[in-house]
Amino acid sequence: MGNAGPTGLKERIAAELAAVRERSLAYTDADDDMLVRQHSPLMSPLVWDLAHVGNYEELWVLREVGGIEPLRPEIDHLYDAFKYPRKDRPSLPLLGPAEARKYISGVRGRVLDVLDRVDLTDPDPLRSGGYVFGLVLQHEHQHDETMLATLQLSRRPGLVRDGELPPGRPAAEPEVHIPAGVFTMGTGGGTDTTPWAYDNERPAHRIYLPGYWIDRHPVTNAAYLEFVEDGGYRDPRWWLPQGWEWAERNGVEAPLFWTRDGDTWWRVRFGREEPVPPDEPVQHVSWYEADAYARWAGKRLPTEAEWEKACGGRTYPWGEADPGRLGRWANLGHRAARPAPAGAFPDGASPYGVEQLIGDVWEWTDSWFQPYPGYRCFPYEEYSKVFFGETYRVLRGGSWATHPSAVRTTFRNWDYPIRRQIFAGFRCARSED
Ligand code: AVJ
Ligand code: FE
Repeated sequence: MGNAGPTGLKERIAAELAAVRERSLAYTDADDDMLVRQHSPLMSPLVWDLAHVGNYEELWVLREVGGIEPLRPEIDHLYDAFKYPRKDRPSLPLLGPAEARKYISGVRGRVLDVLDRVDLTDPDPLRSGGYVFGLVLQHEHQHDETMLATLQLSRRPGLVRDGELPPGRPAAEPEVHIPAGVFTMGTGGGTDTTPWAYDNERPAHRIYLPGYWIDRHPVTNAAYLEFVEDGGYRDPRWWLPQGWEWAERNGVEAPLFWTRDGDTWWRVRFGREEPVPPDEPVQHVSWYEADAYARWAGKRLPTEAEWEKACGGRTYPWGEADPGRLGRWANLGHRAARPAPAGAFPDGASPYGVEQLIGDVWEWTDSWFQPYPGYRCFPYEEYSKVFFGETYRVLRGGSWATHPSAVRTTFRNWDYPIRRQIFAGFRCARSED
């Protein structure tokens, strides 16, 4: 992103803004009932996400950078993610679908004016390199992925487009050895290679890791099914006590959206039932399920340092080339509405030969979401800082639903260990003997 000159950069930002808005509008191209209804207590109504991304753009680009007066100050509180829990949002006096579309397009017109006149070489950290535009772009793409999770929970068919993916390949060597040594974790500092990275990815710091093994591919449905069929959900040996209790209380015995019919396992994907495809990475499992599977397999989840080291120290595992340009490297940006089969992206391998680190499924790691040594909050506490602690587990690598501009090898996502509606799976690791 940072390599183009100021004019090229502005054009690129304008194009990316147009693309993300087209995406948000496509996911909300549905009848009003679909948009205002609560499909799950875990999620906002779709019309909330739609107005929220516009409100966020207004706060950061128009007010903070553009110095423009609030357009509709009376609605700010409705779209503050910290004011009302998701389950209460349907009963708020939200903007209706037509009003929400009008509001966000009014904001966007002024955002383009600010982009036109802003100096992207200004040292102010929100202006420099277009950081504030990277902030709102990534934010909107994150909410687009959240909207896809809501659409999946709605079980309504016909709203989400699918697509083609390359075929899988079996792995001759299912695990990759990563030798002991020091690597650089995170970004920023001396040479800032990832200008739009979030505060939680900074600063870059050196970490020593002993040698370890990591799975070449994410764990597939076929592999996960062995755990299910082996009675993995009924054997407390594999589970942490809190995970066991969670699974018992909720009657969890397979990934979310799976059902068994005789000998066949089916899943619902965007409102349609289909047999569970054996070669695809498993998705819709909680951290507790991933952790239990790993113990059953005689392994463990990788720490996020182990996950990131396996990427080989580049912006993407395959190098610096922007994944948006060609589909060769990864399954990102909703080319299809599912993960690609294991082995589908040999060209996307890291220098160590680890595949599908970016795209397909978010990968649960063993790590809590904690600040790096030397962390500095920027530009606001509610993105990362308020979530640090031993409450959320870190996910890495993005999913099929993640846009290329909203993921890189240093990117950190996080969620509660019981969550299963996100497009998350995992791979395993183990220490050297
Ligand atoms: C980074 C995905 C955990 O969606 O909850 C969205 C990002 N922050 N709006 C989320 C976020 C503010 C966040 N995650
Ligand atoms: Fe948000």
